[in-house]
Amino acid sequence: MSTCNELSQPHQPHVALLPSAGMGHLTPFLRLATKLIHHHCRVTLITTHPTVSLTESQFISRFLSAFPQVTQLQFHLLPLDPSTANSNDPFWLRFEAIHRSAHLLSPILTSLSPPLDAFIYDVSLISSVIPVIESLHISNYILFISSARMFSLFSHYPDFASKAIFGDALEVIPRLKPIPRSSIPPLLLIPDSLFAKIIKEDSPKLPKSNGVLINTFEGLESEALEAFSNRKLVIEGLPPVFAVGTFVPCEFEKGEWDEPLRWLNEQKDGSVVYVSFGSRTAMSRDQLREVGHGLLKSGCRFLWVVKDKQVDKEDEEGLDEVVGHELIEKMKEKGLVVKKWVDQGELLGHRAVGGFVSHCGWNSVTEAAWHGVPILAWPQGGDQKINAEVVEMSGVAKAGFLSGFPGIESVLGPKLPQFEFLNHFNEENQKRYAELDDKFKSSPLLKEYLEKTKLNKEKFENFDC
Ligand code: UPG
Repeated sequence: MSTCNELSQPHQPHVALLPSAGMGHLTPFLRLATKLIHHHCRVTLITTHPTVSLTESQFISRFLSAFPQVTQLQFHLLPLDPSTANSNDPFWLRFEAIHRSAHLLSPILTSLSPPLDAFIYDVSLISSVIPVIESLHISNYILFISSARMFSLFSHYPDFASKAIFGDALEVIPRLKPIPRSSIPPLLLIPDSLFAKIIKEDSPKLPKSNGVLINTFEGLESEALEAFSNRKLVIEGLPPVFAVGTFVPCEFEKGEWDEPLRWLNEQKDGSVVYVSFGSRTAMSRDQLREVGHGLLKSGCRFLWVVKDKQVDKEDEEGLDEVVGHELIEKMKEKGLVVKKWVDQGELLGHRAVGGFVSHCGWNSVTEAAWHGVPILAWPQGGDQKINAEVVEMSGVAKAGFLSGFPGIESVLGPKLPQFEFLNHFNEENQKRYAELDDKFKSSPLLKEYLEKTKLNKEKFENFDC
């Protein structure tokens, strides 16, 4: 097996990466970039400015300071009049702005020296990037930032669309445990939603890419990966699918966010439930208060990261205002509540964290799996219910806890020389999961939490972000 290192004699592969908006998209890109650098690739990072959230720009700065050898190229977008856009979600607006400016990528990519060997871009940008890249004859890879199960749905769209929207979605994806209609991202059930339109347009273009990279691994998604590797799930022309996860939290991500770590240092091993709903799930005040009361009822110690605005730039109110002074005071006896960015990668690895109440954003799921922390899945919207199914099927969830990972199969599909080194990611994982075996075997803490917590389900029934 050859590695990038070996290939760098005489040729060092030059790879450019184009992430999309939001930490859920940026984080896996920067972790992949770190892997590429460690495998001696030359990396160019293409970014848009200003970023939607402050955290994105802090992350990019940290990454570039840690790796001064990386070339950063700013992709100047055409101004987007929000009244002509198909969404008012700031992250979707950015996707759309990138779409509409994609033709400007061509001079950026051709100006790179040495010339590019590969271009890796976010799955949300397929339709806009493919025409540009085709004319430049550069190998292009899609980074799919969610689960392989979600990819199975993505890759079977639009065949799937009419059945899902108008009928029963249960059996539309062959050879996979049926995806219930209720798990399908709600916007995909609305034919003219922006999400449905993008996927309908993008999915048929998959064959035009050279490969799809997914941040997953055999132990977590054996069913979907087996179906892809046996080519049972493969639609005609689908490029090779590479299971390249897990992308682990990197050194450059560590910041000055240390208050929760100091608090965790004072707690007993495995005694704390960590509660977080990712980087962009804004809960209403009623919902936040319900969560707070639920945490108190659970009797567990907890570390809760509160978020009531989708974009951190707008996040100005304090905890007392959004959760309520009285509740916050009561909670101090049992836990720590914060309303700021935390270093989740580090927290999940802390010895005191025994369970994770998560919305099942895919990065959170893979981080918890990496650290051996069982998840109590509480999906909110988008791909999260499908990811929660993965969590439950794999055992990283409330229904049962991981009892070890089977052998990890890495590259699925024909080998592509410049990406063969990706095999190594999975070798690293295999070692890691063998070490974690014991930790996965039980989690009394989450069982206890689940039994004692009586969240008001009715209030949450229609909760969708
Ligand atoms: N994170 C922190 N500190 C915080 C909050 C988040 O480090 O205070 C990190 C977290 O560790 C993770 C990332 O931010 O790496 C968040 O990503 P994820 O867990 O995937 O959640 P979202 O931010 O909600 O991600 C969006 C979508 C989700 C989707 C994901 C990847 O909401 O549904 O799976 O993008 O496509």
